[in-house]
Amino acid sequence: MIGCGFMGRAHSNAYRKVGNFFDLEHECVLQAACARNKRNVTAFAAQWGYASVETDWRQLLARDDIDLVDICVPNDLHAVIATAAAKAGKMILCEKPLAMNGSQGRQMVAAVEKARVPNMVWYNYRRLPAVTLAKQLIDEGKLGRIFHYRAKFLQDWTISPELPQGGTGLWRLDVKAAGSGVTGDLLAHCIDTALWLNGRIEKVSAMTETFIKTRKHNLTGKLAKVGIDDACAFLARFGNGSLATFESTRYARGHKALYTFEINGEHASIFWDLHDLHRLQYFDHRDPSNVRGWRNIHVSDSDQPYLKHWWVPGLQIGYEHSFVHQVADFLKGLETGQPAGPTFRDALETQFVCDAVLKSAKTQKWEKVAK
Ligand code: SOE
Repeated sequence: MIGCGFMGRAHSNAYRKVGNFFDLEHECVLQAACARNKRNVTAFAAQWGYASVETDWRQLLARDDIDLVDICVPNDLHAVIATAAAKAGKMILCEKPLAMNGSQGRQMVAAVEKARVPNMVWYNYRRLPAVTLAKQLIDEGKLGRIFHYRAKFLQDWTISPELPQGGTGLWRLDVKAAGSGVTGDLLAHCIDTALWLNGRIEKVSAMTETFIKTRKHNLTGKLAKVGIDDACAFLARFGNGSLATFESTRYARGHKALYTFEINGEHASIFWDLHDLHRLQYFDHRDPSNVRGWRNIHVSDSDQPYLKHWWVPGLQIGYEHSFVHQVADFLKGLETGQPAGPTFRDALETQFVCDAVLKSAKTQKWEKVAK
């Protein structure tokens, strides 16, 4: 484990639980935690049960008792660590977004494919049972031809101009560490889910805004320009002909993590909301007209995705389980030889959409998404 922040905890929890709930050939052994601050990483390792600590990721990669590395550090370090890890022959699980931009992402894909190391990116929302159920319904053709895709991810934690940028916990506001703002951090989740559910995005037209132009930088103590996008909205056209709107902001007062998507098809529609993550709303026009209406499906039964591994029907699961499912699917992929997605190559597609969005916000034109 490289990094010991919020995601380091979410993933460590998954490694510890997965073997208790899924029958797998492989076992997760928490061999080493690595972070620059010795005190922090020692406390983290003790709390989560890692057998040893390192303060330099290069030392970690040099160890032959490490089979897999999990990259849970700010975005600007993903490429250098992943490329070195691939060369060292390690399997790699990398936090999202894959890279700072598409060209860096391309190099990372080349590195893992050349080294033939199993790899995956932590776009975890795919693996919430209600979201996986949406995928099953779409793949079964229940919605028919898709007309519309609508997604948003709203937060409100950066509204105060007093909030500094940079350093632990606040690197997401520092463009040098994050690459972009809400586009890479939040819309990337929406885009990953959208590509998975609805296929390729061909072109986009975007607008972005940075509401607070300067903030104190935690690493220098000086006032510095803010280079990230605080808010972004874009229109998109999918390869299947459907039209989409995507919106994200950290300035939607009252919203903490309101990720929602709605898909409207010829026969049926689907709506999902992260604040009610165990529910999938489904409307089917083919229902008899006297009982037709939105169904509010409580996704908690054993014939719904992943749930037979958990409790008894009716007892719902939460956010952390999406990470457990992701590890389980990755390990199953090692057993079957069918890699679980999103692989680095899959996540590169999301990166290309983010690039096109940021470019379009600058050019004020529709931009094609690279292939
Ligand atoms: C930002 O606040 C954040 O933690 C993202 O970085 C995560 O990817 C998202 O799942 C929740 O919000």
